[in-house]
Amino acid sequence: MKRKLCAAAAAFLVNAVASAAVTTYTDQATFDADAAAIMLTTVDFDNLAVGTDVTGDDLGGVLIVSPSGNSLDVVLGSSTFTPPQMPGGLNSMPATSGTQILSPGGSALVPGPDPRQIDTIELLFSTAVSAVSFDILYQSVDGALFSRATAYDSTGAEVGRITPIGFEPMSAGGSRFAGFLSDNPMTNIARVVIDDFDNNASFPDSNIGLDTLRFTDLGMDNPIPIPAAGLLFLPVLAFLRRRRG
Ligand SMILES: [Ca+2]
Ligand SMILES: [Ca+2]
Repeated sequence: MKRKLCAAAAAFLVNAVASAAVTTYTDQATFDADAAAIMLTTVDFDNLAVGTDVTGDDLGGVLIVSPSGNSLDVVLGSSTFTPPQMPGGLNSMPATSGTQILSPGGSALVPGPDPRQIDTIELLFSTAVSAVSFDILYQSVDGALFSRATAYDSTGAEVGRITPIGFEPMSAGGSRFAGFLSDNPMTNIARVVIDDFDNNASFPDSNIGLDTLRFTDLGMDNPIPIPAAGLLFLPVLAFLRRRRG
């Protein structure tokens, strides 16, 4: 009897792990509805001094780093500009909250292969989070965004990926929403990489930025929810403890 119960308990655990999943979102309204029960904190870059390089700064439980060593500058969205030698010289990166954004390399949205254009960034959470969302800013939301956002759990395993889609060539600057929601602590998100693959000078489209980063508030009591399967498992555990005693 005890052996059968142990097997059943093991099966519960395996199923709980197997059902752990991260859902990806490209629509903020849907993400907000699904994450409504989670207390989120927001890093909107609007309370930092213009010109701050946030490299190495703890922004409420997240570090933002540039693998290429690019500066991570807080700037006014309205100050971003495409140098005149590029086509579409009016392109800029508008903020999605307040007036300030994170623009790797600063306000000048220079063409590749300038190091200020190598805009890949990583978000490193001090504690893996159940929810994270942000807006990826584009110098031009054209049809070839050459970027993606990938989420990883605490073991380094990939748990979700979003490849944003844009419009036609020479589109104006804008943003794309990306959200990740984990339904199980096993798949909570420890790291997000926002890759920038566009390093040429063909269109005014090669710079990306970040704004309105939100994630599970690590400063609040952040109880780890017990999955439904775990709740079912509790009586089995109690029974085994009694038998063992
Ligand atoms: Ca902002
Ligand atoms: Ca840049």
